[in-house]
Amino acid sequence: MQPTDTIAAVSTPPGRGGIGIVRVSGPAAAAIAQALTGRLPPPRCVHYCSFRDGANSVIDRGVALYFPAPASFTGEDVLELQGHGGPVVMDMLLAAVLEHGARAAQPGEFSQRAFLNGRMDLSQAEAVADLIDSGSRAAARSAMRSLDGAFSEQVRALAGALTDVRAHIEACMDFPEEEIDFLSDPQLAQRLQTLRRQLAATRASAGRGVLLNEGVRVVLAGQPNVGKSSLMNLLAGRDSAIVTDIPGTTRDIIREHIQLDGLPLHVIDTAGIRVPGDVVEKHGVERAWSEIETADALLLVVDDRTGVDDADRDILARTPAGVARIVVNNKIDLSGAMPGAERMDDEEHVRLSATTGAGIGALECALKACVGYEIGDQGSFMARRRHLDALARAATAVDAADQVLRERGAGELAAEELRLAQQSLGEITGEVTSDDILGEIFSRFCIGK
Ligand SMILES: Nc1nc2c(ncn2[C@@H]2O[C@H](COP(=O)(O)OP(=O)(O)OP(=O)(O)O)[C@@H](O)[C@H]2O)c(=O)[nH]1
Ligand SMILES: [Mg+2]
Repeated sequence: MQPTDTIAAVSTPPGRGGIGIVRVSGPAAAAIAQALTGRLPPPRCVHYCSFRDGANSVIDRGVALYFPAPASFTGEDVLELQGHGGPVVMDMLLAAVLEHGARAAQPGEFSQRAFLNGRMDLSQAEAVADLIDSGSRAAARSAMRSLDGAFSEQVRALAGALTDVRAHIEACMDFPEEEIDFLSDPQLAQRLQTLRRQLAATRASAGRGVLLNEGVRVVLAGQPNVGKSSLMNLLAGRDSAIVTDIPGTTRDIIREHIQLDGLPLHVIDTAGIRVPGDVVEKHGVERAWSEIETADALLLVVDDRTGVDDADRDILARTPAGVARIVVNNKIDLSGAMPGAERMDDEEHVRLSATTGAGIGALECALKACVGYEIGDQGSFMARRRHLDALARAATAVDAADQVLRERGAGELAAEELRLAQQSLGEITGEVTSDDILGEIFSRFCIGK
């Protein structure tokens, strides 16, 4: 399992820059330093030197840093060569390193080694990639918290609590004659309840982390001419979609990427839904439906003068249950209604005018609320869908354990469910993750990371 070869890559982004860094990790790092710089730099000290190729000609002059194992990013001997950030110089420097026995690193291979050597757990390694990819300050802050271990700590605490309850149940089973009494102990039921509550809280935080990570898909849909494209332009702050008073103006999907208090939104404008007049519109309406089906949130736009009619109710009825929804009563400058949000007939309504902008703040608040986003959420951490799935499976198993214990006093079954829950949590931190999944996760990282 532990790698024994030496890997190298340019760790700075491609292109020109003041500084470029070649990173080397593995047992040959020291020999490579010796060969290229003439001596092994003292551990963790800045060493200014020339970098020479195999023919002893100087490629560049810069700084060499040597981090002997295990106190390095990967846990192996690591060498960093910091030279000038030009693509050709970096290429020549990397080629010289490869000549001395290193091989080109795969994407994410440095992080993967850090994980395999126990320098960080899997969710922390993922947070490194998420920090690099973060699209907003809020996302970067959350990724940093995950990197610091905020998420891993919660998951480990949950796993620890699970172990305790399981041990308790298994101990009861060693005394069969008293088993039933032990298992109906109210303290045990209480501990299971606490566990379920803690799991639910972690799932909620992780859900917010996923929103920050991936962004929220918000689809604008409704009948023609109600002002979907006007609202899209207002949200995006620019004239992205064509607006006319001809019903059926928008025929294709139009996408904008915006931020709402740090929450990334993918706003999607669609063709007005009606019986299509021609084949182009038919395709447009089909596309509108497929966007609605994969949305996180639907903004059903209606003209406030007519309100929600049967055609709108049809759209709501066809929208999958998991999609959050807000009815936008647009054109209040014409209907004379006051801007604001209100719950009516089981739906959240926001009254606004895409023309004057009145009520847009209420829509933004309603949007954040319906996806469960809290601004300045200090306790938030970055998470991925993979983590949410694992937490959901753990929650299902804990619920099942609780049920078999309460209804049938079946300690053995309950202990098995708790073991499954523990295993699901272990997938998050990487304690029980298959090589395939690891490969899949790290291959999405950038080269040199
Ligand atoms: N007075 C007023 N007019 C609006 C408002 N919102 C949109 N309109 C007008 O309504 C007409 C249709 O607006 P669009 O944004 O193109 O409507 P749409 O829903 O995208 O229409 P389709 O693309 O045809 O489905 C345009 O003339 C807009 O100027 C509003 O809040 N107030
Ligand atoms: Mg339109």
